[in-house]
Amino acid sequence: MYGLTPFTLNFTLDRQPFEDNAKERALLVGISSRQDRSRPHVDEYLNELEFLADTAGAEVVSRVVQERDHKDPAWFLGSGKVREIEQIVKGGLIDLVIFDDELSPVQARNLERSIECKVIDRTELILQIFALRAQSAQAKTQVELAQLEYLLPRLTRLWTHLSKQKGGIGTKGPGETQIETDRRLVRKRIAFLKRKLREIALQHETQTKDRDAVPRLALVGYTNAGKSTLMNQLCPEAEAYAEDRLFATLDTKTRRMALNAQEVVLLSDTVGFIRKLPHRLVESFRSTLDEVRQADFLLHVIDASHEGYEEQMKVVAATLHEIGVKHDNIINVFNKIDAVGERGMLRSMQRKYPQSLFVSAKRGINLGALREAVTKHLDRDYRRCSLRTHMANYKLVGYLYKHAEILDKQYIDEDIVIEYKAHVRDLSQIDARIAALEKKKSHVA
Ligand SMILES: Nc1nc2c(ncn2[C@@H]2O[C@H](COP(=O)(O)OP(=O)(O)OP(=O)(O)O)[C@@H](O)[C@H]2O)c(=O)[nH]1
Ligand SMILES: [Mg+2]
Repeated sequence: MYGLTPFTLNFTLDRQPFEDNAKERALLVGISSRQDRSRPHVDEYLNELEFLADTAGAEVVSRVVQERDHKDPAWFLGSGKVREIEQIVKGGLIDLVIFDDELSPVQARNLERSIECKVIDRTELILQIFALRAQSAQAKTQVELAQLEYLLPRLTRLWTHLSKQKGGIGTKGPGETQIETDRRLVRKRIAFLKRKLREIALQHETQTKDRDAVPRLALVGYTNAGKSTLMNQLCPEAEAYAEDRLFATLDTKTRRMALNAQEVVLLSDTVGFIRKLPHRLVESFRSTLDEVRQADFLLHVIDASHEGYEEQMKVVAATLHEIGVKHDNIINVFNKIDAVGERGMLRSMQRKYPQSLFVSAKRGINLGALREAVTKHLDRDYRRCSLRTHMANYKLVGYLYKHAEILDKQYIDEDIVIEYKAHVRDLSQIDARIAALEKKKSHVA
């Protein structure tokens, strides 16, 4: 598990991914509070948790909700509720209890011992799904890093009681306990994974450095909003993996998208966000999300058919803030309008978000309007220009190919006429270079 070959961890986290087993039967646990979490909210959260459990291959058979304003530091729940769960587990063939909130290592240990059943929290469930989904070396490394960082404090607490009995076993040095050996190994592995991630990021940087001067856009949004479906529709050669599962996409995928007969942009599909996305995952996925940080602007894909779409929009905004994306260059794309039940609902959404687009990626509705909006948006920052020069002026032609997006070229007598597009930020530098290399140039607005 988790790629930890030097030793085997024999405690709660040492499990096979769910998909290796027959479906595990799960019980979900949430808490509602009078202050900030009403019962309908908790039900919605548990619906999402059920979707997560289902994505991980478990079958949810029951739910328990406790109304409680303060979490018990040792048990998370009140003792009566813990006993109730114990009874359900004993009577109901439950293999797994999943808490919607993050449990402290002590709470997880106490609950697991008392309930006598596997106990996990939302964070661990999300980490497991990411582990199952990870394909590329980068995603695998990022997920393993996040898992080990999650595991480290649990390793400490869970093994504290064992270290006394286990003293003397293993390859430890004089006076060293098993827990210290294991902690050291985990830390070593964490350091190794961080190094590996830095190397991958560096390689990625060199690969993208010479990428042409085409505008870059990134699709961001809540998981399952339809980002990959939209990418597949907009870029016919994309073949991004889309599925009615959470976190179908983990790796950023970039493809060319034609805006019209002349212009293209680079479009990136990225990992979806979710409420309470583990901070460690956000941290370790930072470099995967580089495309988001470097994009000219973002298309925020929203599942308009989801009843909690506004809360999802807030989660996306907060996560973007967390990864350090500050630019407010974002177009809201309300997707799945084909699945919005009432017509009135859609109209009120359109009134509430007038600057937004309303599309259906699956049915191909309004995608022309989306392309137009992107073109218009880009026109604020990019200028179309034209240059006529002698065709033997290879240096100048080569320079333009490298620093601008070439839209068209024509030959007139001995000359070449190039139409290009460049970011306003780069125009003065390009002009100065052209002036140095050539005399004839004419700008078309
Ligand atoms: N009804 C309807 N379903 C859609 C539409 N667009 C996408 N879907 C469905 O929504 C589900 C999720 O789509 P994806 O494209 O995988 O979503 P995603 O945002 O890439 O999800 P992650 O990669 O998990 O973050 C799939 O079952 C799609 O078929 C749409 O316009 N209408
Ligand atoms: Mg996707």
